[in-house]
Amino acid sequence: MTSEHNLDFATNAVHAGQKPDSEAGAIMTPIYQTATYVQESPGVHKGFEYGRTANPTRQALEANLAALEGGKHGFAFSSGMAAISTLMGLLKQGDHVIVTNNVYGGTYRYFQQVMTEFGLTFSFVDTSELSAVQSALQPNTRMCFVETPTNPMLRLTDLRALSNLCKSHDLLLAVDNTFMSPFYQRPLALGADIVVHSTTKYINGHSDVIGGVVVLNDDHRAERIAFLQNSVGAVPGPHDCWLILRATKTLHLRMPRHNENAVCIATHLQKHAEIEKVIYPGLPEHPHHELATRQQLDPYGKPGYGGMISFQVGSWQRAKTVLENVRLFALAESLGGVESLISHPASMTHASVPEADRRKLGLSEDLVRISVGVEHAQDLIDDLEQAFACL
Ligand code: P1T
Repeated sequence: MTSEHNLDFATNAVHAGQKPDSEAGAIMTPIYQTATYVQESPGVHKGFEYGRTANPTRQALEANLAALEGGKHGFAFSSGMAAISTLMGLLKQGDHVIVTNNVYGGTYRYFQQVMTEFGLTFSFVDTSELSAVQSALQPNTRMCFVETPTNPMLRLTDLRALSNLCKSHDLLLAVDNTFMSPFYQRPLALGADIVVHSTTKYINGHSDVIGGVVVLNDDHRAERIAFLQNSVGAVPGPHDCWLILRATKTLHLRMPRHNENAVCIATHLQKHAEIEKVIYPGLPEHPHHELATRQQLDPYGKPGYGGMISFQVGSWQRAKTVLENVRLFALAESLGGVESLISHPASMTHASVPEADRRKLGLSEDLVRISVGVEHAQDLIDDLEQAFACL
């Protein structure tokens, strides 16, 4: 779906892609819960033929998300993985892809255990080092797939610098922007060709939908994604689209609170005796803090570091004690919701990454990841403190 984006982010969040319904004037986009559309005569219809190909509620969401990413075309999917797997349909047998070594475990699994069976090859490298990307280049490299910050080690890639490198080698740059959301990072403006999200996370923000999106500018490539979206068929239902559309209206209100709370908690944890290491790009000690401050900007130019924090507590047993004793934080996979979550990446989200690779990434057994919600920061700190008291 194509979008316009000459308005402010906040205005787009509330309005982009949506107009009062022509039938009844409903201010909210109706849930077009239909599988098909009636035609007056073969091929004579109102622009909709079949629900997999297009749906008005989905189109409203696609235009809304495209506007927030500053992109021309948006395509919604039934999950983040559905978005990523459909995107890989841009490639063909024999192509090589350079991937950030610490991507979400499910992305790693899809590339390593599914796409390799179809004749694609992957090099997993630390894309925060341009020289590592350069060394991984092969004559058949077609795409660079980047997560920044990474899940869960929170390492950053300089998107502007990498996009220059990709352009000079004629590579597509695809960025998984799930952790920052378009509020704090807009990769297309930094030179990326394609943005992908698990909309399950900050974009929906209420932990009640699984979804994904692909946003891009190039008309020709967008035509191919539309073809793939329809051919593969991993599309979201209209009710899920409606829920996500409802959620994006407050994205610009939720994100600053996630950020403020996370800065507050990371600063508290940083000086804590029970904690060995805190990883949060908002801390001056983070190796990519300067890049985060330059690259992760809200629409008004103010830096934001997001709501994800990882920390090491010294051993798996100690991590388990913290995970079992929190009361407000819920022990669960996922992130980006208004409620705070806590997880153990090594055994949960990144269990499909081989242990030796996890060790190389620093993804240790004592690593705990938190997704800081929008509750009161002091209540969250008090909850962590009572769990640390059990150590
Ligand atoms: O779960 P799904 O909507 O299919 O999205 C997959 C995905 C893609 N990209 C990133 C950066 C992700 O973090 C995820 C999903 N991540 C989790 C479920 C998690 O707890 O990290």
